[in-house]
Amino acid sequence: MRRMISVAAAQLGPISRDDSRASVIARLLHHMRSAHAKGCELVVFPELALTTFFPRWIIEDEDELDSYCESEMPSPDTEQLFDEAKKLGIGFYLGYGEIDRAEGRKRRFNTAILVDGNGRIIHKYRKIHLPGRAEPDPNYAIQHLEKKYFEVGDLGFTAVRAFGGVLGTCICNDRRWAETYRVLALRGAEMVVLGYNTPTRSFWEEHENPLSDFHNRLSMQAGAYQNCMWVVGVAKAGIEDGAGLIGGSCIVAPTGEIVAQCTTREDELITADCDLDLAAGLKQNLLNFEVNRQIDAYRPITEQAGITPPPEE
Ligand code: CDV
Repeated sequence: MRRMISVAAAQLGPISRDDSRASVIARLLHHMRSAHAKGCELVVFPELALTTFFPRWIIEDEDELDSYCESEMPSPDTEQLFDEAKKLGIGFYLGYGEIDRAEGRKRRFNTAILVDGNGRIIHKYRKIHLPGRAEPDPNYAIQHLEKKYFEVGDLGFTAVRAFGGVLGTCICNDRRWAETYRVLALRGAEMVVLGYNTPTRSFWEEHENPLSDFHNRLSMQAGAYQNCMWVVGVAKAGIEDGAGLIGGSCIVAPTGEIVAQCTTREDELITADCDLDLAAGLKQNLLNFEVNRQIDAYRPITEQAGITPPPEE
């Protein structure tokens, strides 16, 4: 019997700094109901889906910073999402800023959860590849301060049995790193779901990056093909408080082909029926990990972070 997941990628248009949580939740609920009406069992929302992409601002006030984050999940604001998931029997991926107070200290993480169709959190991931700077750079009008506001995720890359298959999660910049997909594939992930906020300007340049959409697709298509998995990538898009974010949310098959893609930079829903066994032939032959991976040759991947070229003559 074919194992299928009907999935929706729920792209969000811009969320401005003074948009209320209630107005954002209403947009997410609308997406959830539309996804359910289209027969989907899982809806994927973006990274930091409840607020504007606040790491672009220099925020010195701790209370203001915390106001972009959730201390509990469900939180009073997000409870409705869990109730609606249960009512409709639809699961969701949600990215949000998390405040963790374990071990008597406060830490912030860029987090994503997977919730099942009973409204239960079944998986949690904290972003590992944090981009940007740990301190503001006065040379730039728009900052990227994820390294200042968040700690590196401490939960690793893990997968969970859900929706009749094995799912893995990651967040935004993680999708550019081959290691993300490979570790999740080694843990059995057949589908990786992720949200992103990708500025149209690179954080180290003051001009638009003409390749940003191409690199978005390239990363996810390569990750999908090389690991025989589905990849669902979902953007927060458009002009947020004067700063541009790319769109291009898409659903990528294990062949590397894009089967559905958003065409706007606004709230937009795309769906696909994903056959989890689509890549079975590839997985058992050309890309059979068990038979072909040569782990002794891969040591530098876990033994060093930086590049060590051969010594100069
Ligand atoms: N939110 C992100 O992680 N954004 C990065 C940008 C800064 C390059 C991304 O990889 O899209």
